[in-house]
Amino acid sequence: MELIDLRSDTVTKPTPEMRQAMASAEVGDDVYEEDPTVKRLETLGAEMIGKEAALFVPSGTMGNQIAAMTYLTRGDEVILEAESHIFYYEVGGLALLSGAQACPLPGRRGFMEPELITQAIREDNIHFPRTGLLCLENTHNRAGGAVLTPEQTKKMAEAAQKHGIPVHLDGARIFNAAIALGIDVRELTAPVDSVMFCLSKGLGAPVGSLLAGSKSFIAKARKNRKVLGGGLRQSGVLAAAGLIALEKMVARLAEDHDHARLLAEGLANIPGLTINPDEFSTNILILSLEKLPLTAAEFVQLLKEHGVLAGAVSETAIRFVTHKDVNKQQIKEALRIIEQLVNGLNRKTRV
Ligand code: TLP
Repeated sequence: MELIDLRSDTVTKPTPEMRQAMASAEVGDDVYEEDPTVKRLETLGAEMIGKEAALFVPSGTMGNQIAAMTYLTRGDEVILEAESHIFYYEVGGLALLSGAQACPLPGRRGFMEPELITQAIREDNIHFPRTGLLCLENTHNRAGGAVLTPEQTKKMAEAAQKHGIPVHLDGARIFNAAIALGIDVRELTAPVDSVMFCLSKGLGAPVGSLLAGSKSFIAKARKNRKVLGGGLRQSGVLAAAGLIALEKMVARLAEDHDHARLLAEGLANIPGLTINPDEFSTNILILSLEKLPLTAAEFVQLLKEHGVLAGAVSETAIRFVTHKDVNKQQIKEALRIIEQLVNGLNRKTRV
């Protein structure tokens, strides 16, 4: 049985063109800053994202954590959204690596009210930690791939920056946001001081993310990458795939969004499932199972037994993520399987 893997866009495999480019990549020792392919990727990434410089890092998590380490000193506080990846899914890295504590704020689809940010900023008082950083996330993973507009980004960033506090954007899927809005990605990154974006999700590279910011920020970040063991050697073999991700794979994200829409509309038509397709504009869907007589983990298991992979995100909700390795036919097939399973469950409940 061929599985339809909708767990994440991280499962995408490199394209044949990427594999070829990897095989023939020109390389050098990147700790000595002598890998020409890594340099090309960093230059192109910085230019596309609208920052002075960029640093190739092994993962999005490492990119975010390096950014935090670069801004913070021990005992600082970081303002971020309570459902953000940095707070929720990065293994307590802020505390472990930066010695910082988090100040999580409620958000709506990734947006934190600027007044709440202002209120959370600490005054200069002997008892208080220093507020060292504001983190934003676009698209917002746990909010179902929700998109922040340039205006929203600017409003939140300005609330921090006017108090001299830097702003880091977790832009793991920032190109999905730009494509969904139909704008240049630089409009979304202009308000922030640094941004991390992933090559290894919808863009299809096997490994890697870029952290971008000012030249002096990236110089410090390079040292923090080294301390985490992220100073790679002939990493041009990885960067070669990343270059193709940036050059050839951005525009096709629109197809993933179309597939997510098709999936959401199909799910909305299945009695027993709760989803509003209008809430999702990129490649992530959150489906509520509240009306079904089983937990999200149980439903995920049932789906797996029938060839569809998804992930539980709470007791009652599951996540589907569309990506380049699932085509329209497979989306329709997944819908057929889900409908059959849910109908079976509905029948059982009625008995
Ligand atoms: N997210 C993964 C899991 O960690 C949940 C996924 O499958 O979606 N920022 C955001 C917004 C992310 O969604 C992710 C990955 C990361 C950072 C971390 O990237 P990696 O996996 O490269 O460390």
